[in-house]
Amino acid sequence: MNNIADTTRHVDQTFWYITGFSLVFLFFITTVMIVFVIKYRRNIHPEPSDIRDNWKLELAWTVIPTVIALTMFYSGWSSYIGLRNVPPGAIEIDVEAQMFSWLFFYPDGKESKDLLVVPVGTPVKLNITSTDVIHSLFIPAFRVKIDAVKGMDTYVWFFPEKEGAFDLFCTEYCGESHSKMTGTVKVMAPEDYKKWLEEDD
Ligand SMILES: [Cu+2]
Repeated sequence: MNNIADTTRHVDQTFWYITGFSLVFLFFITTVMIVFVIKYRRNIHPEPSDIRDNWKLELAWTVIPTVIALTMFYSGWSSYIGLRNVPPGAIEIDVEAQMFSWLFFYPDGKESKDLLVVPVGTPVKLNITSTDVIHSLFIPAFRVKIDAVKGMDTYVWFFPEKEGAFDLFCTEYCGESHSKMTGTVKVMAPEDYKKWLEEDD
C-alpha cells in the first residue's frame, strides 16, 4: 500500500528538488556577480582578459546544467506518471462541475453536493466533467488538479492516507461566484463511509 501513497510525496520531492537548485543557483550567481563587480572593477582591471576558446569551461557550463535539467525532468515526469496511473481497485466517483458547485455521484446512486466523502486507505478515482463552462478541480492535500470541461472526460486519482477534512476548490475562473465554488473532502473510516452511503439524503 505504501508506494501508492508515495505519489503525493513524489510531487513534493520534485517541488523541493527544483526549488532547492533554484535557491542554490540564486545565491551562487548573486555572490559571484557581487565578487566580480568589486574584484574586476575598471580602475583595478582596465584591460579585460580574453577567455574565448576555453573548451573546459564551455564543456562544464554545458554539461552540468544539462544534467541538472534532465534530472529535474526525470523527477517531474516520474511523479506525473504516478499521478496518471490509477492503481487497480480504485473507487470510481463521477464529478460534475457546474456554476457554482460540485456534484458527486457514487457507484450505488448516492449523490452529494460540495462534499466528497471517501473511505480511508482505498485509492479514489474521480471522473470529471462540466455541465457548463470550464472549471478546475483542485484538492491541495492530495496534490491533484485538473480541468473540468463540458463534453470531455478528465480524471484524477488520489490515495487518502488518513481520516479528516480537506479543502477542495474550483481553480479556473468560471464566473461571478467562482470564489464560492469550494467544497470539502471528508475521509472516513470504511465503516462510516458505508453507513454514510446508506443514509438517505
Ligand atoms: Cu468553477
